[in-house]
Amino acid sequence: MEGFIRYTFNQKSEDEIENAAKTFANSMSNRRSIRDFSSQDVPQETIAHLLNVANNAPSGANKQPWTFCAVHSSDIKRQIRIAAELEEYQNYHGRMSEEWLHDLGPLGTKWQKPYLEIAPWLIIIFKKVNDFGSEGEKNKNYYVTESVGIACGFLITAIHQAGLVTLTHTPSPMNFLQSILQRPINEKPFLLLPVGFPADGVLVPNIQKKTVDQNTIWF
Ligand code: IYR
Repeated sequence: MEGFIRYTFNQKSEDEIENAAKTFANSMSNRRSIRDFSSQDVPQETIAHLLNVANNAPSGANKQPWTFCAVHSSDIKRQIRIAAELEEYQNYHGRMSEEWLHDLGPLGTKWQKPYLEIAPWLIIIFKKVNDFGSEGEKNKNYYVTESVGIACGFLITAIHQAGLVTLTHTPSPMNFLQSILQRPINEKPFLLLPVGFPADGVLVPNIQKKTVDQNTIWF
């Protein structure tokens, strides 16, 4: 498995490229973070396809420094909800600054996290700060945070493209995920994504994004 192989590049016309870029941008502009889920189920095979997208993300030295835990078990989801709410209660009752609470105001977030039990799937992404070789020796990983962040971006995009919804949830602190999911010490929880369908008539915050022009400088 060494050396180089030919890459199959499917050349599109300029028009096709322009169309594909525009259509995809339009489709992604419809993505929203959803905090109110329906209990409608999603087949495991679908989740496996989504994880396959994330798993193909680029990573430092191709180390793929991640583990995905895909949780469907009601019992484990309940454990996660209880542990997350214990932390979030404290966050909203003293641990977060006034400025932080004020900034979250428009999002309507609360310490209660029912979606952790209602959504059919919780995907928890762990970053592997290092790997272990066959003799138990430490093997280095590179650009771990960047790599795992990119994989999560792929995953969020895939979820939206599949016609499902998610939320980038980072309970804080989230070491409880390491113990509930029995991950080894080299794996640190990075992000939790509930995946499923929105509740009927779901509402989302009436917030605007800055335009791409406001965030872009052309040279
Ligand atoms: N982790 C908390 C608070 C929170 C923080 C940020 I920054 C958000 O964008 C949203 C929520 C929670 O999940 O409620």
